[in-house]
Amino acid sequence: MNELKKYLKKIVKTPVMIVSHESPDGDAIGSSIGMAYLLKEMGFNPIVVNKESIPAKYRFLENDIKIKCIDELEETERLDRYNVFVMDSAKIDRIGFSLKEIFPNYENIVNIDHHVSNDYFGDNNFVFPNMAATSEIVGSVYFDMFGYITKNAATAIYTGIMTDTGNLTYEATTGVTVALVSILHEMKADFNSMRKYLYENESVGQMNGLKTILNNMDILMDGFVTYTYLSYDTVLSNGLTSGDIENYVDYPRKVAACEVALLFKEFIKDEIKVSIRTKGSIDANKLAGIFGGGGHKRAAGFRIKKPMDQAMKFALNRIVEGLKNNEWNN
Ligand SMILES: [Mn+2]
Repeated sequence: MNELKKYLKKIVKTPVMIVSHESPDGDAIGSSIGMAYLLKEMGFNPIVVNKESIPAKYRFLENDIKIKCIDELEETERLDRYNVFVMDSAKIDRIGFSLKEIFPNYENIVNIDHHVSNDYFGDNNFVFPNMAATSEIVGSVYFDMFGYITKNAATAIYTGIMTDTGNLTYEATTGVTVALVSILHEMKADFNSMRKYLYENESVGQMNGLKTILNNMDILMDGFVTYTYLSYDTVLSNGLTSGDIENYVDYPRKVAACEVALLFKEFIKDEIKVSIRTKGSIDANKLAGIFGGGGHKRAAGFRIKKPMDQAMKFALNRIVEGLKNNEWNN
């Protein structure tokens, strides 16, 4: 953490850009906005971008800082010689576009992340796998440097931490995480808005999608593996985005016997994204690794380019085989 602080203190005032992974979740958005406030506090004027526009439920975090979608950038904004901060992304391709294509003159990449699977793609790498969220890294450095965190920054950082830790209940949560959350409370983080916008804000389409995944739910190995799927047709007819359904994988996980919960989702025809959640005995990151994916011990993902039925058959067969051979035990 000291290295990151030292680095931030010595960077000169080049234009700064902040980007995070595509299909941004609470931590990607929270850490990006938190980092933008930190850099503003230091006298920079960062721009924050993402491949797509962020899910509506997170817009309450955009106050003085807006996250721009890459295709709404002005030509001049694309041509600056940026120092690029990449947040919460284990690999550079997680941002979902080519940096060189969109920002041809960028000069440097700063990689700030907490995924164990991070491959150190940056010119400067600040990877802390013992941190529960990238937002925790940002909050720790921010408070360490200034002795305070502004209210809006605290709300963004708080949201990132809460969404990445299942409200401080996932194993990655540490005493350090909880101590920072206590500080964020003192800094007046607006947890009331977070609850209202994130947990009590579902659309009718999202509820219809939920009905579908509950209908589609099935088990293997007496429920040790519980899985469900969301087809392209369901996505389309309910106007669902990946941000809309990020908590759907919590439902298969609710089954008592379940150790491995899987959600197969098809946002692009015949390109299946699979979310994995595990409860305790299986390492989700290792499991995802055999399909070329990655993530964390309890939450990971991978992709398969096949039609849904084939993708499910292929993945589930391989997963059952691996579980029987104890391939991915903690
Ligand atoms: Mn994260």
